[in-house]
Amino acid sequence: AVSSAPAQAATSSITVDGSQGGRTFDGIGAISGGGGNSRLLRDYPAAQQSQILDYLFKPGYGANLQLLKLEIGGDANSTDGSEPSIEHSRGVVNCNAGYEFWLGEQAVKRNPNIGLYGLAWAAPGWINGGFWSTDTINYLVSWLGCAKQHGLNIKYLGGWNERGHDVNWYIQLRSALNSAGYSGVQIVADDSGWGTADDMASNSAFNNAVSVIGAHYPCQGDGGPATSCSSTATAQNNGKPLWASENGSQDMNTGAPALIRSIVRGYTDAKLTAYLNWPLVASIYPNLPYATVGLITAPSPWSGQYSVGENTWATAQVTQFAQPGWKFIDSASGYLGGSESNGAYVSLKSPNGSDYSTVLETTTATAAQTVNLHVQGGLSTGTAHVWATRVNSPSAATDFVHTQDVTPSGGSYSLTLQPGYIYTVTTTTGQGKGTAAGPAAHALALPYSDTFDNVASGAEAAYFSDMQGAFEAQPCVGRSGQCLQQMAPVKPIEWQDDSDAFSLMGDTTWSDYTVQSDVNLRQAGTVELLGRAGPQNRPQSHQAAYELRVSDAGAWSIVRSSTAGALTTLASGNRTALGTNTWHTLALGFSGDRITATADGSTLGAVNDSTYPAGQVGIGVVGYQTDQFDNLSVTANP
Ligand code: 147
Repeated sequence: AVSSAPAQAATSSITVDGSQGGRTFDGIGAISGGGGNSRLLRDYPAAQQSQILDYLFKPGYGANLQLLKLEIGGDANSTDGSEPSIEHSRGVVNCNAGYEFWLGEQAVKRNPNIGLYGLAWAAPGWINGGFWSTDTINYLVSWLGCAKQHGLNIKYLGGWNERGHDVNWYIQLRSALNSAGYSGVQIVADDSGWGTADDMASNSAFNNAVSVIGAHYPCQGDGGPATSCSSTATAQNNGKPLWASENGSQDMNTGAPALIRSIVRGYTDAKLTAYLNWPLVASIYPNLPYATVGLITAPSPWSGQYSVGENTWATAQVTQFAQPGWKFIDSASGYLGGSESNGAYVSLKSPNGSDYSTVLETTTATAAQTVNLHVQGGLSTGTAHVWATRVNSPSAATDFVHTQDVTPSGGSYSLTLQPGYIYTVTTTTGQGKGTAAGPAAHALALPYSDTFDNVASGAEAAYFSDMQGAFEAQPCVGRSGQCLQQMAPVKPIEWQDDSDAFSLMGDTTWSDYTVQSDVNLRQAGTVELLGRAGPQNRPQSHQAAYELRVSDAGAWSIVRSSTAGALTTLASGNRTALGTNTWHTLALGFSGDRITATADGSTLGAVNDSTYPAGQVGIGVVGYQTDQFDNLSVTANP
């Protein structure tokens, strides 16, 4: 038998020297978008909504985020949903579209210094010439105007998420921003890879247009998620800030070791000075992809239940101790005991040259180790406060704990580090750990109904989570009151694959019920009512559900769609034409294996199928007609 050698107790000596320097720290943040991941937060009860926002943004309370990237919605799916565009049709701008401006306002209210960053995944289909067009540039300028109307000062703007770059487009974007009064907005390129830096090196106009070189997932690492990070020599030699402008995609608890490694080793390995986690929150339905990925989960707007993830406390170990504008100290950053298996550390100093914070992570260590710190060069040699989070085996009792205060002797002190932890030693004070907690989750009660009459034009209806296209309230056509209308009249410039425009709503545990809605087909085509909608795989067409489809000509079908994207027609037929611009009532009922479809109260057909026992309801259109829906109801069946 081979036994592994006992782990050696490493010892590290770190001289935190205020006369030494390094790059400027730009902040730690997260991404709302890419996409739909903040949708349900908008509909949370006020008390829990505020608590969640506090955990994300309030200084000295939780994640204390310093950067926030907001999706510039484009009416097409960008991972967990489709975020609405401010301009579904050319020239018709609705600055109240969606929830990202609202989120930005909430963030700024809590932390006026937060750096806001806009990025598009998709764009509306009226744009001519594809994404890299002048239309898109003008559209982004309109979006900045909307942000300004909301009192939001956008500090950073990107191009097209993970779709590379068009050098001339960025150059034109820079001059368009300058002409429109946004010379202060810094362009990030290209939210894909480090190849941006190569093109910047060979094109000075492009180099001048770009302020920040942002690459995605530079910290996936060789040995699993984020054990190391990389950037290129060309990028490092450019001199402009290098960011992990997206990284993460890890579970909110088990992903926390990778998150802190990405931040610390992002600097030691790759000189990255900002980190943006994907996503901010998983405030999405539990049947969608990445339902536990982010800093917090908040899937239940009707109950107010939420759960603060370990990623929040891993983030707090950095953000509550160093602010954008602080400087790294390169000579006090590296691997513990010189080996990445022991862990890594970075030190930062305040602009006034007196405060410092050193973040040490032992996520890859297997034994306790000793660190001898020596403080010099004008930094405070007063009390060092130690905060710790046991990140490899999360528990509330070991999250973000102020463990000790150490008085240096002649500027020197020692710490013992346990494996699987994040430690921050600091001369700063004011840190805090929030104590709010939400209620238990419960199912959304039936019967459920919504006339949409109280939903403002251009707003989303409660609990509806768009998967493709955009469903917003508008005055009903041909009757009084407000209706839900599919607002994207043509196929958007997409980010992931196409599907029908549809929106999901309600509880995944709903089982025996009838979903009913009035529909007005405003153009020729087919409308959909979804029931027992369950798991979704990427892309969004891979949605488990039953669908009732009815065309204006009267063709109907009951279809079963699968997580593999397959459509199986279970029953079909023809009825009298519904026609266009007239209201009809459709219903899809479930009772055990029995599925029944009706139109205007008469049965279209019925079929037995036991594939999906429970799931959400939904509305949709095959394609991108601007059909309307009214009086949605979900009623339990015996
Ligand atoms: C990202 C997207 O930008 C996000 O919108 C979301 O879809 C996320 C889900 O993981 O994926 O794209 C990635 C690109 C590269 C990697 C991971 C995610 N990667 O190299 O590991």
